[in-house]
Amino acid sequence: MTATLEVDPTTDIDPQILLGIYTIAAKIKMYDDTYISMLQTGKATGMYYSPRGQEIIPSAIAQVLTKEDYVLTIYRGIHDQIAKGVPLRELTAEFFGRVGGTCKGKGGPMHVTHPESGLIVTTGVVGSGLPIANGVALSAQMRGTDQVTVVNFGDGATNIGAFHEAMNLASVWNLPVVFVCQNNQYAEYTAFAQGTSAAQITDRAIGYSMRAFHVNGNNPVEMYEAARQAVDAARTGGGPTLIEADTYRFRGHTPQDPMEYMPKEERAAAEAADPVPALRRRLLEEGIATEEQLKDIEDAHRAEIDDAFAFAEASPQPDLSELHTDLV
Ligand SMILES: Cc1ncc(C[n+]2csc(CCOP(=O)(O)OP(=O)(O)O)c2C)c(N)n1
Repeated sequence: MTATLEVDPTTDIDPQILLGIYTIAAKIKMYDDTYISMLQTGKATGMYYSPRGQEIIPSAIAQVLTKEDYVLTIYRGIHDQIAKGVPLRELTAEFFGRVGGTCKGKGGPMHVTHPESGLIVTTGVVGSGLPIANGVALSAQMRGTDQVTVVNFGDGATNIGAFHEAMNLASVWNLPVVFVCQNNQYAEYTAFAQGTSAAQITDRAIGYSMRAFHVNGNNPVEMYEAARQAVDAARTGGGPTLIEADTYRFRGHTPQDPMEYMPKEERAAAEAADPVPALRRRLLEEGIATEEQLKDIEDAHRAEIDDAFAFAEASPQPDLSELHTDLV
């Protein structure tokens, strides 16, 4: 049915939307920097998969989602969770495995869920979120609501059988779902071309008669436009879309990863084009915001993040008696 659609990066965009994207992206970057420095100083322990470099993708998607819409994400999903509006206190406490967390500390970083914000589930098994997203989208379709489901996953996940089954069924049932492949060029320690036969992920959508956008996920205009068109289609009965959002993972697969498989020049080029400061410069250059306004936004983020980490640290670990509660 489709060839890959592209979005013109010079498309007009409401300046307030750009500011909205920056506001969320700056919070994610600051949160991630804080988490990494806490891990380095031993103030935080446990699993953490940094999405640093991928901030623009969920921040742009957030501009077109409502609180009632659903988002699913993966272990590398703190950016998606923050962008969907999961409260930072509960989110951080869940990462720390504390009772104040979204799942009373019993889910942990790999299983964050907060239905009140629409962050319906986080998965650790690669590719497993896609069929679940179909179920969530089918529920909205059967209930006759206009809720849209967005599911985020990496490029490596598109080589898992569940990706193909989910794409097929979503297309057959015309489900209100948006598949967002955050192509950060690596699956663990394997570069994209070494593990994926398709030149681009969106080529795979053709086999499932699915609309597909291939965009630079670090470009706020392209990312916003693709998200807007995909979410609009899903909301109005137009069925599913696959978005391949090219991006780059600035940090290792895990914080302990020495990143030797990533060419130094490639990393340096990606870091020089860091999308968050790039958007900040754009807002100033185009007169969309003043330095003072941006600083106010960032100061508010700083206070919220510091408060969230203090809350998480002060929250106790779950009691052993909790072991068998909340099970279904
Ligand atoms: C079914 C399954 N196989 C293998 C793993 C181990 N694993 C954890 S992360 C990962 C890489 C996934 O890469 P990608 O989907 O591109 O996401 P990214 O981490 O780059 O965001 C793998 C293979 C897993 N969690 N689940």
